[in-house]
Amino acid sequence: MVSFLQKLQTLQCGQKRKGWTHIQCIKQANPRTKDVDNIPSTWRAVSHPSGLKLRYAGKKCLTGFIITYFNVRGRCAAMRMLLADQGQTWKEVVVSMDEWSSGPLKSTCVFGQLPKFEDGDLVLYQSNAILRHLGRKFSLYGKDHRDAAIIDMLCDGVEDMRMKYVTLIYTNYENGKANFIKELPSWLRCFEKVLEKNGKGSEFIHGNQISFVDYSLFDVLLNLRLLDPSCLKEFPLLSGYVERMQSRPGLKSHLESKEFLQRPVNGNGKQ
Ligand code: GTB
Repeated sequence: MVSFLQKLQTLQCGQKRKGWTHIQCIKQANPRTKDVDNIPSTWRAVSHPSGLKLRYAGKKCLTGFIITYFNVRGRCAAMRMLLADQGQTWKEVVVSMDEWSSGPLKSTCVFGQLPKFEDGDLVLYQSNAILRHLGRKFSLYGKDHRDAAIIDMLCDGVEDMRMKYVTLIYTNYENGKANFIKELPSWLRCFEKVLEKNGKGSEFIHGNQISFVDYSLFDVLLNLRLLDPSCLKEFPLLSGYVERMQSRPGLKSHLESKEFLQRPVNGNGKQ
């Protein structure tokens, strides 16, 4: 015998699928009374397959993507590129540094940092976790577990290169830039070699289909080219890769959009 509570649970799941996320109060209503018809407008009547009449009220489930971040490209550039290239739309919640320092938002973030990414009622922090989520969601994680492992490895490699760049930008730009540019070819060469082994560099960073890490690598390469416009010249495969990525229709229109062009690259005006 299925209990009332079990039925309720099934109903709650059903409601979630229909887009209701919070059920504030549910109670059994007698279908023989007028109760179900005369419920207040905030209440909705529901027929359970068992014949049970229930009523619920709630808040409509959030749908779509929301990016909460500062007014910079920074750690959100790659996820924005991925979404744009995959034909998705999203909402931006822009947080000023004043709001961030004086408001309550920081204390609600799991690691006290932005970006925050919402996919409906799923709330994520950590930019690479967000990219991985989108990778799974849009089949941008290779064709099998082996591909996924290599894509993860490449993602960590891109993250190391990104962190070197971020550290330079935010902590040592004036004094560290010359040395950074001197060392840059040794990091870029690693990715040139990966491309060389992958279809002689004519495709993506891994395999023959785009993966989430392509957006991250592409984003870092664009930043490095802004820092040192000639940095890709000795790397023909990486140069061709950047050309191919930026001519993908979805990416091209994103890169030409005023949202992208007007957003500062980093938070301190250095690039
Ligand atoms: N590992 C995390 C991830 O990948 O998401 C790193 C996130 C992170 O570094 N977030 C920074 C942050 O929240 C913003 S990105 N900082 C605020 C804090 O820690 O309290 C870097 C950045 C710095 C400054 C600005 N700015 O001035 O507008 C923008 C972005």
